[in-house]
Amino acid sequence: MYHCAIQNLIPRRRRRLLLSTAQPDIAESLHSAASADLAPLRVAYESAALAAILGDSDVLAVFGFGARAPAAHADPRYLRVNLEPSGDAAPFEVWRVRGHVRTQRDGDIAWALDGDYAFGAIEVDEAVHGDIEGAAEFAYRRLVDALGASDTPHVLRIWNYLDAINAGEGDAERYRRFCVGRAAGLAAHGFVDAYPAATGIGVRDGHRVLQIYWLAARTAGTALENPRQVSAWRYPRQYGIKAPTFARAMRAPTQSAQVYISGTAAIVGHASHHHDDLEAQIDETLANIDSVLAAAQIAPAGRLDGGAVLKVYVRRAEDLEPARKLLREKLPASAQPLLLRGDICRSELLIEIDGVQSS
Ligand code: 3EB
Repeated sequence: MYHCAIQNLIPRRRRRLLLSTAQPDIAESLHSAASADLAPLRVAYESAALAAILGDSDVLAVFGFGARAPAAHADPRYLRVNLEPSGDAAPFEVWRVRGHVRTQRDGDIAWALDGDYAFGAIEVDEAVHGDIEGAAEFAYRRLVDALGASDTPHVLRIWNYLDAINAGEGDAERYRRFCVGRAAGLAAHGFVDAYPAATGIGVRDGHRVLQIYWLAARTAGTALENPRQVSAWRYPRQYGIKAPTFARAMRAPTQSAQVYISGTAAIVGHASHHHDDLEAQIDETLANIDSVLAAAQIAPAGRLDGGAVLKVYVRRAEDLEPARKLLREKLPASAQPLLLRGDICRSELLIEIDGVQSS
């Protein structure tokens, strides 16, 4: 296979860090998926008390959202994301695994692992590294080093949250500078055109601390692209000096199909569509998600279904309720999207959706 030949040219240490195979080998990837032995991660929104959830030894990670969630916990499995949920109280997002979870802190990285999967998180103070670009490069070097030294070197999915994502003009916009730093951190380790699924969203908490967390696995997933969209890492120069380095989705190396969908918005080709039209952006976003799921070939229909766990990031607070109503009409009845107020990395985009579709 073409990509195997390439991989064989890469020094062993770097080869371990390669994320995934390329999409054109979908037939082969489906074949290899059949021999994958990981149990699917179980992702759900749960409303129990944090202490009760953390009391379960199958819990790999727990996320709280917004100012009402606990800020921190001694347990490395807990992370608060500073995005305010719509309505009163948000549930916790909980990741559960098959095995018994162990935790550790490795300097600035919090870990939880069960042998099949690892959750990791790092928070980097921008001031210590000069700016958002320096913080991103440092964070990604740390992330890749830590994964490479672990038994779970294959990162499936990464979330990136940063303050004031749209501040700054042109190439000086903070999101674009984040992309430069991220690309530098990844390139230092030989990542080329093979990236994990990802989300990059802006918080508005005034804390210049870059927050990154990830899901990694013992075996590699398969990165997927969306035929309706230019691959993000091939975006033209107009969107910044360094293109965003993420795949549109990641098929997990699990026996029953599971697809991690990257943050998805109303981008067709490489252009944003439907400026100032929330409903049209939602429709375009859902069309993109259907398209990437069709590419994943996990279901004949290739559509979101009730097994999907979704997060919906909405730029304007006043769009939260309209977005909830529209999504209730447009999503399968059993889908329970968590709506969060968050900034999307292009200022004209009003909504972005990410999630996990399990078969
Ligand atoms: C896009 O499609 C929208 O920089 O990691 C989506 C998902 C987006 C991830 C990232 C950015 C990222 O380009 C933005």
